[in-house]
Amino acid sequence: MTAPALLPLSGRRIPPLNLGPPSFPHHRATLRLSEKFILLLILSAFITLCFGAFFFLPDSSKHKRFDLGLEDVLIPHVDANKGAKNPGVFLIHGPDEHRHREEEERLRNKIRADHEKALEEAKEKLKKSREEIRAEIQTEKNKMMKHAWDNYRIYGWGHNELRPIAKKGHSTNIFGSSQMGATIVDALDTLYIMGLHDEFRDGQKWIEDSLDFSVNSEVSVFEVNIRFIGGLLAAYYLSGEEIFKIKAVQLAEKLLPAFNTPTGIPWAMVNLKSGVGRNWGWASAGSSILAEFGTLHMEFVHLSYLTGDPVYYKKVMHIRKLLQKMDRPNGLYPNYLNPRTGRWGQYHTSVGGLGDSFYEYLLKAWLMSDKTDLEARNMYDDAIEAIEKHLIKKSRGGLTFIGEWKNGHLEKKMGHLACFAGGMFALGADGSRNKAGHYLELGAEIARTCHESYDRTALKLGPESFKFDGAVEAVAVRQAEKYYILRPEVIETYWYLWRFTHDPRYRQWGWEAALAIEKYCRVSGGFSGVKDVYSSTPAHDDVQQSFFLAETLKYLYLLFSGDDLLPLDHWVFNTEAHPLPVLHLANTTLSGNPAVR
Ligand code: DMJ
Repeated sequence: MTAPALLPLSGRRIPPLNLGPPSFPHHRATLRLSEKFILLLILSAFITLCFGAFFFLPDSSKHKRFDLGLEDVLIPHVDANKGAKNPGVFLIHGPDEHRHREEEERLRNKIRADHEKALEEAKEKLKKSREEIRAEIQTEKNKMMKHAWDNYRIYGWGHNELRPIAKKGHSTNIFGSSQMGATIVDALDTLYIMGLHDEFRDGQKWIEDSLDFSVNSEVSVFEVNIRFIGGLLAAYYLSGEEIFKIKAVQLAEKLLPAFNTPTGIPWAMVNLKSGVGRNWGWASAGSSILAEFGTLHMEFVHLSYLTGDPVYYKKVMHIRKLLQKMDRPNGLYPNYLNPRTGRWGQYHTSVGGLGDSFYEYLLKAWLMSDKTDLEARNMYDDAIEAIEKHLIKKSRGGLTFIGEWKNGHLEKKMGHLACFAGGMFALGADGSRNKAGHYLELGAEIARTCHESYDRTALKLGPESFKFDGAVEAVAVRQAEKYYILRPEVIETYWYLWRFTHDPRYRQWGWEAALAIEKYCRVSGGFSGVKDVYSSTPAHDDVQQSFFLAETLKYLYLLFSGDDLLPLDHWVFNTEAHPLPVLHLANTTLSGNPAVR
């Protein structure tokens, strides 16, 4: 007798099953009918019993699985001499309390191990989604740049800046009376870094065809240097396109007459056509300004390096030598210096407006010389030691701020511009006089203070300047100080601190600022500054500053990029965020270097 062939679920036929022993066929044939019937009865009773057991006995499958799982963990600890075949069952149901506790402990360990495993898995997942978030942010940042650029392209092309609400071009006296396409030149390297190559080529074409410096226009030497020469040099170094170098040199030649003063300290402004220079009417007794004549070094050294003409290098080194010879009250550099007499004007010292980038360029002169310009490093170290002693204080609430020295006393007010110093302290920590940790910490404290100045507003955007006076901390008091004009300094500091610490708070703070800019500064025709960061319905100032594209959006982009994008040991950013490469020169001065003939 053979059983019917069975068809398993897989569809594969399996061989017929032989139920009886094949060697005794005769014995089977001799079974009588009654015997067969009794056998059948017994068989059916057995089957019924099995069915009953299957359906009605308590489900022990879970325990079984539990025991099996536990076994995996327990087996290494089982004492073979106790003879427990099934250690899981034995330990749980055994009478021995001590062993029971042990078992519980092991169980807890297993749960803990399971949790840890799950946590690791979750972390892995989180890593992935963090990457996704980062990619999203990259796109968002590009979107901001695209919005700013595209609208400038449509409504302001060739003008210096854009009025994003009136949807037309805009300019200020720093750029003179000509349309010099400041936004194009300032934005070029940001476009390049972000991979917006069509836009970059558009800008390049305009520069080739329309950027003309033979114009009867009086421009700010400092602004034109940091935005135009810095922007053109960075575009040249990044893209290798000769046109940018040519234009940078043409413009630099036009600035040289500004240095024709009795002392060699340049005028603040120069007419590009006539070469006639003068100073701002509001600057103390006809003075030139420290942050202006002291923020030429990086670009001018690069110009000498690229052209082989030492003239640029000599101009900035002359300024340095002159400053070194001067007396400094309390070791501090006053903001005003008369270019005719060579004497300080009003004793006003600030790490914010009027002073800021002078200190920045001392540090960066050392960095871009591949750390060989020790004279610059020493001047920087001396200067920040005096600044720390006289200007940096802690508020009652524990916020570190940088005040300003004015008329013999410390004004407890810090400008948005001074917030760049957090990044500067961090950048200068390495190579300091054995105080690297201290300066990194100081940088972090300044970053925190500046973040507070943002956080204590309705818009989560920082005011132009904020006070520390009694109960007032990191808040603007005067109406005239409550505006935000798309400035970069706070985000700049977040970026440097991020690079040096990788503390996620800096990305978070940067992201908060980006969201606030999107929410309150974005208008249909671009991005605009706001007049009062403490008002939840602020009026717009209707200006899209060129530094918003050059700096604010670039630092935001870098903040959410990897450290391998423009690494800081190869690139030094000028004060307008234009990256210039470290020059691997043989000595601290350019004379004698083959690059300078
Ligand atoms: C920029 O033009 C430069 O950063 C400069 O050094 C001072 N500040 C503006 C933007 O705020």
